[in-house]
Amino acid sequence: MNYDRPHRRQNLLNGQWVLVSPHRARRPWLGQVEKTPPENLPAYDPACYLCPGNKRSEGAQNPPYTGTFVFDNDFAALLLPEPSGSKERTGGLFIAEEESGICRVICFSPRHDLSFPEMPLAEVEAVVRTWSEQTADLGSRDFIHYVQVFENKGAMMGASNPHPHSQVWATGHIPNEPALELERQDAYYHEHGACLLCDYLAAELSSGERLVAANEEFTALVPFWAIWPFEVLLIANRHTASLPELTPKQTTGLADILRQIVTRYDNLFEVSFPYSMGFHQAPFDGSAYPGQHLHAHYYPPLLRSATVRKFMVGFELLGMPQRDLTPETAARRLRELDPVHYKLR
Ligand code: H2U
Ligand code: ZN
Repeated sequence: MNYDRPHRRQNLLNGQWVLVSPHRARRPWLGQVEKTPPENLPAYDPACYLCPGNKRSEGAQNPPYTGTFVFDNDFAALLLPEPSGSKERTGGLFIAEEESGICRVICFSPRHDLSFPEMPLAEVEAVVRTWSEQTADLGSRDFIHYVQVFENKGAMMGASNPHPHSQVWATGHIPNEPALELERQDAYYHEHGACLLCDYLAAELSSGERLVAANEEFTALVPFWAIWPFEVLLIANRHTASLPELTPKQTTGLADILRQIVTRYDNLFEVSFPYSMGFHQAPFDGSAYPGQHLHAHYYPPLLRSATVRKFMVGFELLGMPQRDLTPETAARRLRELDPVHYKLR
């Protein structure tokens, strides 16, 4: 296989293909130029609806919190099930069914200005523990079958506020992306009697060419099938199904690798690097998922500078995703960056 010529690669987790066109990486750009995010935020912003003590837009007041802070989303996309709610599905050509759930917002710390690389490790660990506790709490409800923890970072990714925060949406049904990945991981497990991501991680570790950062508990790499220019897949080194299963050592390892990833991202263009990230874990529907392996996806939009992003349009929207920069080149660039955050040098 000549990886210098246009080729297709398959995503083992969802079965989808991506077109890779390495010969095209130096195309000129006369298109949209993005704004860079503000560099120096205040530690406290009186106008921020996430800062301690402030009023949120619907009138609730944040407590003077000192660690992580969790609240029910005031504009939740999902509502609790109605006691008399119907479980039925419409049929024929108009298929619909009821969906219920719970949406919460999780602030990382009272500080309006600090993201993971600038927070002490113990405080990042507290965020990981909060994600695990929220997952366990929401996953234990009988009407919840899946818990999606995610973070939108930066205005470019639709984050409504620079105050470091994440969200958790717990749903009655398993959403599309994890459902597809579960099916593929399950099928691999039944065919090979082994876990897909355990095997994939072993293969990546022996190749080394797509590795970005690692510690004893987690490995961050640009997956062979990455769609976004600097996409990262974060994999638990030990087979683990979900966030609540993390041992104290894995919790520390996860906190450490989260800081390493964001540090490398921010150092790439010396800017607060935007992304959407989230964890995929086993569902909470009472079934066993022996092939499901805890991992996180990072989908960052930036391509060649702090102001030029990749657009998923045209052939990508109508046909299939396409990339110019190879995953191997992206991984090498991230790997070769200074491991110390540019703001802390
Ligand atoms: P994002 O920045 O990722 O959009 O998350 C912010 C969430 O906070 C968003 O889902 C909620 C929005 O509904 N929110 C509140 O719950 N209360 C507010 O006062 C403003 C925003
Ligand atoms: Zn704030």
